[in-house]
Amino acid sequence: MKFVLATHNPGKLREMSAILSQFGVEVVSPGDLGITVDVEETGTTFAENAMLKARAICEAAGLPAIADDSGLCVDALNGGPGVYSARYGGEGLDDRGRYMLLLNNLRGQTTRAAHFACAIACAFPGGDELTAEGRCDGTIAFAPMGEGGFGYDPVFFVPELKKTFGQLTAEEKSAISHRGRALADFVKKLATYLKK
Ligand code: ITT
Repeated sequence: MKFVLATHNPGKLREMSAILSQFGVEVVSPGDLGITVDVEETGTTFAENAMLKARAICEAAGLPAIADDSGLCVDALNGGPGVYSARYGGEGLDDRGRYMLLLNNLRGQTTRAAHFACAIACAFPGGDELTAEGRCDGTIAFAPMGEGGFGYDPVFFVPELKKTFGQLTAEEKSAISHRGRALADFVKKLATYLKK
């Protein structure tokens, strides 16, 4: 069975493809199918937004679709930017602009605890749906470190490894990341679903 990955974010696409193919799940990108569906993320939770994207791409592609909605939740910002992580600071900013804004907004702040959250949703053409979630705890670094990954990775510090996500290899990141954990949980649920 082939799944379309319901994301237009190249960083996510790369990580999701690598993790899912490791579990033997065959995936294609919306680009491979010539699909460009812009889904309005009107949900208030990661799970709601993931399901909105999975349903829309499933309908457009006629294939089961797997979506990821994720974000960085910072304690000192009352859990923000959270579901607004991709839009933090407005449309004009790139990844670096967003994490530099975050560092500025946390200047002088000693409470640095944060976590990444990821919701995975899968929608099948027949109407069946699966969901899974994952989380990774860490802190916000005082300066960016590392060139790996995407998004906020250079400023997300994992105390156990004494490195930011940006300093990890793709494999090291996926072994502990919110996305890696959510997809591992999803693959288990998918296996149970496909047996039925
Ligand atoms: P799609 O909706 O097309 O999947 P998006 O980038 O708009 O792409 P989200 O709405 O889920 O996706 O926003 C998630 C944002 O959270 C993403 O753009 C990054 O800024 C951040 N983010 C999520 N996972 C991350 C990770 O593993 N490393 C760094 N930043 C991450």
